[in-house]
Amino acid sequence: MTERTSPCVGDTVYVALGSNLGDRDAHLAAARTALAELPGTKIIAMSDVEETAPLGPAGQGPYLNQMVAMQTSIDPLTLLDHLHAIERSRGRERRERWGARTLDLDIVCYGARQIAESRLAVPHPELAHREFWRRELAQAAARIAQPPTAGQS
Ligand code: A4P
Ligand code: MG
Repeated sequence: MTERTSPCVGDTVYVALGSNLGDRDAHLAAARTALAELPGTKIIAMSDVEETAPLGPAGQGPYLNQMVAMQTSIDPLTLLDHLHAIERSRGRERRERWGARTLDLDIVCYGARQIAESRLAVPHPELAHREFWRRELAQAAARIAQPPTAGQS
């Protein structure tokens, strides 16, 4: 079996944004604003937005996907509740698994934490299977500003 080094390290929280229904750009923009406004939370980097072919039931349109890197003091299950509230604010309806949606917010990494609760699995089990998530995560990670080291001007 090929072992993959986990990209979930340190204390950075990565949230994946996805939309394939309605005004996809507007849903992603609203999600970024809402995430930045969460208490005790700071967005520290983002990937580019990219269009991806839909995974799941046939007949749905392409997705816009983006990865957001954050620092947050919100615990994982409370963060999940916040994400669901943001999804609802964009008219998200839960009908079929992997069906078309205005906005989907997933916790991909919560630092290096491993979580296996009935309603929350972290790192997200699909991370290993979604090349676009790994690409976007690496892009966001590379954009996190490094604090200057002593002696640097
Ligand atoms: N849940 C468990 N772990 C997590 C986590 N790490 N982050 C639970 C978020 N939620 C998590 O999710 C169902 C339940 O998963 C939640 O109530 C939560 O308790 P949902 O959003 O209601 O349903 P879903 O999104 O249809 O299912 P799921 O399993 O979350 O699917 P994914 O992984 O979100 O996939 N194609 C492209 N190209 N791009 C996409 O972004 N996304 C999906 C949805 C399908 N096809 C896609 C994309
Ligand atoms: Mg989901």
